[in-house]
Amino acid sequence: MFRIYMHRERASIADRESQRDTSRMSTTITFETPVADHDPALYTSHGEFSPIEGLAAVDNDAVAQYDRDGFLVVRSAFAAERINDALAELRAMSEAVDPDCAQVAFEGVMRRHIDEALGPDADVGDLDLRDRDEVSRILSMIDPQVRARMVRKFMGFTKTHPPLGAIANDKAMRAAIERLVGEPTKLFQTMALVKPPGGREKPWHQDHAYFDLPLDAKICGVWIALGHVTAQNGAMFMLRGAHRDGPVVHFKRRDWQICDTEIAGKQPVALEMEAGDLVFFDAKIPHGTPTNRTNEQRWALQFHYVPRSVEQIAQEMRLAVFGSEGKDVEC
Ligand SMILES: O=C(O)CCC(=O)C(=O)O
Repeated sequence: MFRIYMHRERASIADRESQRDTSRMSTTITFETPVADHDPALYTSHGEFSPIEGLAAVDNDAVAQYDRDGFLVVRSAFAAERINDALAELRAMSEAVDPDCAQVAFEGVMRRHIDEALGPDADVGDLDLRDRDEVSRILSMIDPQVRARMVRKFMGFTKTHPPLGAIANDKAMRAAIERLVGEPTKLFQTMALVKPPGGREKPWHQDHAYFDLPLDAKICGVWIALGHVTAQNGAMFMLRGAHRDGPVVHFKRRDWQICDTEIAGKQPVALEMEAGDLVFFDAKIPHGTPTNRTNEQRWALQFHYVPRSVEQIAQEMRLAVFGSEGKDVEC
């Protein structure tokens, strides 16, 4: 089943995984609005970072590094076989008319293809969003490989796609997260980020700004590279240590984001990685990813874990801190 959204934002819900990740689900489709390109200077890398080797190396020193820098890169966290299985699953989802997950978001360029499929007298705005068969018919008219290269992200898939669920629930990774957070955690949100060729920037932001969760909750994000990741194809850029400066007000510009002027002149670091490497990051670390300037997709999985004891807060409390333009947003 499909539900279609023409815009990027929709209601944010606490404990997103448990509410959306049911077996056989209705997929929400989002055709994003095309956005302006970014200033390349926002993504100039300064300096190095100090990765550790393997999840077993998450010891007290690594925890101290995570607390100090706001992120920790782990090389070779997952074996090639697990990564290849995940990638095969995601490739199949990208080509499917129904990817069987909670949400799929297409890049803005997809709107042009929908317009073409609808013919000369109609455009994407005329599509009857409630008509599942019609939507499937239109999506089927676009070559699956072309369609696949316009997918930006999937959300909510751990129950319906076991190779992806197995990574989100990997014992060694969960144990490392528990060490970093200092208490038992639960899976809160899942995403697969398929930055396609020309795929848009995810502007600078703090993930906590998107979550209706207490400000002092220690939320841990994990971003897992499923291929070679470089500054050119859309690596994660982070502002080392800036999580300790606390929340930053966000504004609706190219996305719900930190203002470019806040980032200009700062010294971010690009986290270039290989398949199977990952970065653990604090949900208050400012980060962003540039446009993919290559011809290949940049595949990544991103999961968020929250302390089991954490309860949802009212959206108004989040907006009072991160800015009132952030209603019903999702990162
Ligand atoms: O992988 C990306 O391009 C962006 C990931 C990210 O920062 C997010 O979705 O919050």
